[in-house]
Amino acid sequence: MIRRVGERLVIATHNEGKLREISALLEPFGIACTGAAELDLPEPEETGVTFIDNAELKARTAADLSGLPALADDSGLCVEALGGMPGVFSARWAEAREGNRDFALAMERVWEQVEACGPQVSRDAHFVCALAIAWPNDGQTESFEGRVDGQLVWPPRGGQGFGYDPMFLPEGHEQTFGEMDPDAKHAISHRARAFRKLVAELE
Ligand code: ITT
Repeated sequence: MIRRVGERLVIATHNEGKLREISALLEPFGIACTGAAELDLPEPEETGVTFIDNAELKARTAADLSGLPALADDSGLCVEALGGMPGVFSARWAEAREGNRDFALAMERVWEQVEACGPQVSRDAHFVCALAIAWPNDGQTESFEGRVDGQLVWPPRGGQGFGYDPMFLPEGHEQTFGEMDPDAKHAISHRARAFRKLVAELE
């Protein structure tokens, strides 16, 4: 068992899709969430080599600057044919001109590279989510990881979710994350799985 979170938690993300999903997952616990953008917190440079490293780095920065417990998420799509890429670089693969992100472009980049490996290559992929909670002052941090396996599809399907969701078909399902209702995604997603581990450990 780890410590109490209290009534207010900073969600150390500038990604609106993540903020929406994390707020929905936290809703039953009566914890008020404040997004990093609302507190004007900076986006730290993600220098870690693992999802956990980056989640801890973002949570620690937000906790120290806000003086409140902070929850951060580092996540991404790992494609078997590409040796696990884009992985921790999932956001970077979406970078278009002027620093804007374009996930239609990112999905095309992924698909082009998979196709370049040949027609027989595996379409297997998984999403990973690392969640880290950091408390201010004493440096305590706790991390949890969740994963969901599936396959890539082309063309992308559905307008729900965010990021790479329209090209990801979770194992045992007929709808991509982009086609699923948010509640259906929350029942099986990498984020929900990491979140369940976190909740099991919280007071
Ligand atoms: P923060 O660091 O501010 O949280 P970010 O978007 O930069 O936001 P990451 O560095 O963790 O976050 O990048 C992970 C990318 O992987 C993210 O931009 C998404 O597009 C993608 N991704 C993560 N979870 C996803 C999900 O559930 N569905 C689709 N794409 C996802």
